[in-house]
Parts: sequence; structure tokens; C-alpha cells
Amino acid sequence: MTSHEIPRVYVAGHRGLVGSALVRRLEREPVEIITKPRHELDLENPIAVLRFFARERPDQVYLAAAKVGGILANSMYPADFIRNNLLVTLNVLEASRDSGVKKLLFLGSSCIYPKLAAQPITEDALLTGPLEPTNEPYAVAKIAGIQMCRSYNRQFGTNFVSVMPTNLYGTGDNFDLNTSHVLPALIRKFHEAKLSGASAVTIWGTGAPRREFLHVDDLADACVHVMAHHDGDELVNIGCGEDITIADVARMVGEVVGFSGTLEFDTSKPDGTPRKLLDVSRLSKLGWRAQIPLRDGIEQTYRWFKESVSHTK
Ligand code: GFB
Repeated sequence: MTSHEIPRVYVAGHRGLVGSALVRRLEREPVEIITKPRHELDLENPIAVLRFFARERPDQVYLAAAKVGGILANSMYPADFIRNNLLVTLNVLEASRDSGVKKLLFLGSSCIYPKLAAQPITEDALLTGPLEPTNEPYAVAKIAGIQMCRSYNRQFGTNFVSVMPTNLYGTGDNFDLNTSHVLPALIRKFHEAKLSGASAVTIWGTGAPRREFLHVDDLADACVHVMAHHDGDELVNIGCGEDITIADVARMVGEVVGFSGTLEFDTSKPDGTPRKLLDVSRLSKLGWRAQIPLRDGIEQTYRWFKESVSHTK
């Protein structure tokens, strides 16, 4: 790229929750967005990825391709979670180095931090204690990604930056009750209970765990901001700075959907981490803060669910 050319930006995982939000956000920037559907580029295939990067020569990369899922999916498919995430990260980072990518943003997750980390969780809590068992394979793959970014920076002089998003939700989410995260699951459960006239909705676990929820459009905006304003090895947490119990967020979803029945708690299902509120001071110092209040975000996501998903099953 010369100074008068616009940057070529590759978004890996552009059909996913995060990748699709990044594409929507980057469409407002003076950049050329590069995407490639899965059937044309298998990110698990190292040769295909090297060739793709050699041909396309992106200047910047957002690595949003990942195998993700909620607490149940993580425990049902642990091999898929560690294998896919390690392979994709390995291939994309190596091809980025090989083809001379100027800057890469690697997306991790708040589950990389120890299960019982002090709250709110600062970036330096990484590798200071045991992980939450329900998502350990996924977390280990993401920690490997962070260490790869740092090692490549040190050995090859690359500029690979790692961000750690909190629990995400929003447009393009997965609403499959067996594999989804909690917020889309609640939206679907309350919607279907309202339609069928059910008197109660079942929530997994005790309802006591706390989670911090960030709308994916906020996350995409934060990623573009970090790409522009932060370099090097220091992780950057991305969150809104506030958390809520699962029981309270369930009540909020019930109100948004218009369900007037009761909540039941299925304590045979796991709670997972008791709390994982991110410390977002570093991100604040970079000049970014979340804009979408949780209730507004849930209302928007429920509208999107009704328009795009509810009739498809
Ligand atoms: O969102 P979630 O699946 O993942 O669950 P984690 C959050 C909390 O909501 C847990 C409870 O305490 C669940 O037991 N929950 C209540 C439900 N009802 C439901 C429901 O119907 N569906 C789901 N899915 N949960 C994930 C990790 O952990 O967080 C991933 O597994 C990733 O690796 C992601 O890091 C951000 O927040 O517990």
C-alpha cells in the first residue's frame, strides 16, 4: 500500500456474529473490505490460507473466525473447539506474517482469564490461576493465539494485537437452544413461551452467575478503534463495565418480549464461571466506551430475531 491507496482489510469469519458486525462497521471507513466464504476458503487448510494471503495481500486483518458456542456446546464438542480454533489461528497468523500484513487484530474471549480472577478482571490476570472447566479447551486455544501474536511480534517484528471481548450478543446471533449463548437462548425461549401461552420459562443453572453483555455493534466499533489506536503486546479488554445476574437478565428479556409467566431454574445445568466482569480502564484510556444500553440492545436483537430467525426454526 502506498500513502494514496486505501487499505485492504481482510475480515476472517465475516458470516459470524462478530465478523458480520465488523463488515457493517468497516463499510463506514475508507477501506477496501476483503471477505471469502467458507466453501471457497477453508481456514483450517494451511496451504489454501497461505495462497489466499499471497494473492490478496491484505494490509490489515481482523481474525474473527472461530468456533464458538455457549456453555453446553463447549462441553459437548470440546475437541472441535480446541482443534478448529488452534488451526484457524495458526494458519491465519502464519499467512499474515508470510504475506507481510501490517497489522492484525486477534479476538480472544473473557474466558481466557482464571475462573476465580479478582473482579473486575484486569488484563494482567492472564495465566495467574486455573480456568473455568466448562470452556477450558476453547480458552486454551485462545490463550495459544495470544501467545502466538506476542511471539510473532517478538521474533518477526509483526504488529499483532489481541483484544478480549466480554459476552457478546446482537444481530446475526445463533439462536439454536443447544449451542447458543444465554441471551439469544432467552430471547427464543421467552418468544416461544409467549406464542404458546406457556406459564413458565426454564433458565439453566441457579440464575446467580453474573455476566457482562456487550452488543456486537459496540464490539465492532471498539475493534476498529483499537486497530487505529493501539499497537503491541498488551491485551485490551472490551466490555461495557457493568454486569447483571442471569436471573435479572432473564427478567429483562421477559419484559422486552412481553412474557408474563414465571421463571423456573434447572439446577441440573451448569452455572459456569460465577462472575467475569472485565476491567475496561485500558480501553477507556484509549478513548472508547460502549454506547448501546443492554435493554436497547435486547430490544434491537429481539426485533432482528422476529424478522430474520423466528419463522425459520
Ligand atoms: O452464555 P453462556 O452459555 O456461556 O451461559 P458462559 C451463561 C450463563 O447463562 C450460564 C446460563 O450460567 C448458563 O447456565 N443460562 C441460563 C443459559 N439459561 C441458559 C440457556 O438457555 N442457554 C445458555 N447457553 N445458558 C461462554 C463460554 O461461557 O462464554 C464460551 O462457554 C465463551 O467459551 C462465552 O467464552 C463468552 O458465559 O458461561
